[in-house]
Amino acid sequence: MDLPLIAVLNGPNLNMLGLRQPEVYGRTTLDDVEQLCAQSAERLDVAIDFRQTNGEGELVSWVQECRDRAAGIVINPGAYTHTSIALLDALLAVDLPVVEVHISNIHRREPFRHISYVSKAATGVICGLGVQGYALALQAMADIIMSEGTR
Ligand code: CA2
Repeated sequence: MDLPLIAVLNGPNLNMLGLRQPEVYGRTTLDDVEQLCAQSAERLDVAIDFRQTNGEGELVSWVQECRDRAAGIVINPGAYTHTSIALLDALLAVDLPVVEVHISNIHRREPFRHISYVSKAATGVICGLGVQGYALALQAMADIIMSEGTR
């Protein structure tokens, strides 16, 4: 049987991870984060589709595509977290479990980062735990998918 698929979606500028602002986001690159997620997925017996885009429309389209192919979505929407009603609407429409991840603690930062539109569609939110937050999100999502299967 196919393993359940978890989409790990990353928004704008996350391709810069590890290359700029290490004091905020650390020195780990997005390629390292993908590897960390792949290792977690193997342990958890799930498959992942790890992607990054700088485009809001592309992110919305990827969320829509998840409807027919994924069991859950782990998403770091980058700055679209704080601005995108289109992304929120897509996440609500897709009707899948969603775990929102932020590398930094958005509540310790500028006031405009304290608001997340995406959280309204999220089962849970992990922030401020660095890139380890992705592994924790995958663990949480695997638990959610498992518990759905036994309901
Ligand atoms: O803490 C997070 O994961 C964020 O989602 C990251 C976003 C930011 O807009 C959110 O408020 C919080 C920014 C991602 C940009 O990442 C960069 C990494 C290195 C250099 C420049 C940007």
